[in-house]
Amino acid sequence: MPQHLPDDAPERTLILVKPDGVARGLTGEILRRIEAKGYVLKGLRLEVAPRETLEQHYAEHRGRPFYEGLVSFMGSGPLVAALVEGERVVEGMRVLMGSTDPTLAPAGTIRGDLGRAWDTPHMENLIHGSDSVESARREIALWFPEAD
Ligand code: DAT
Ligand code: MG
Repeated sequence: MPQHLPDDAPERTLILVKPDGVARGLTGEILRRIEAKGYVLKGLRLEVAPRETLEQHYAEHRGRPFYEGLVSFMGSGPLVAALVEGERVVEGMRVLMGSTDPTLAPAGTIRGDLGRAWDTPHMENLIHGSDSVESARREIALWFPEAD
């Protein structure tokens, strides 16, 4: 939690509608599901992310075989960065997103309902959501420094 926010400040997470989601016209549908759940948009931006931001964002995956493809895919077109707030929103968004591989993500989730693993060269799975409160803090500082 940023220093100036009280301990009981609402939890926040960093969501990215990835370039496949924006390209397929699913930005509205994905944001609709987030808002329908009751989470609140506190920041929203469409941009082609700089490579440096993506490298920092995915630093934990550096050296993995899929890393280069992942970073170049994430920079291949506009994405939507969203700062999202709500009660236990980090965990809640992971459930709403579904598991990483869209083929295995349960129906009812964003990746399960809308994701396609088979017609994309990389694992293009529509959405990123921070995987812990600690990751959220780091990622919000990276994508929304003005809100941190
Ligand atoms: P998540 O996005 O569910 O948090 P992750 O952090 O393990 O998953 O991986 C980040 C992204 O990297 C993921 O959304 C898609 C891609 N990825 C992960 N594992 C992969 C693999 N084995 N092959 C190709 N891409 C992969
Ligand atoms: Mg992750």
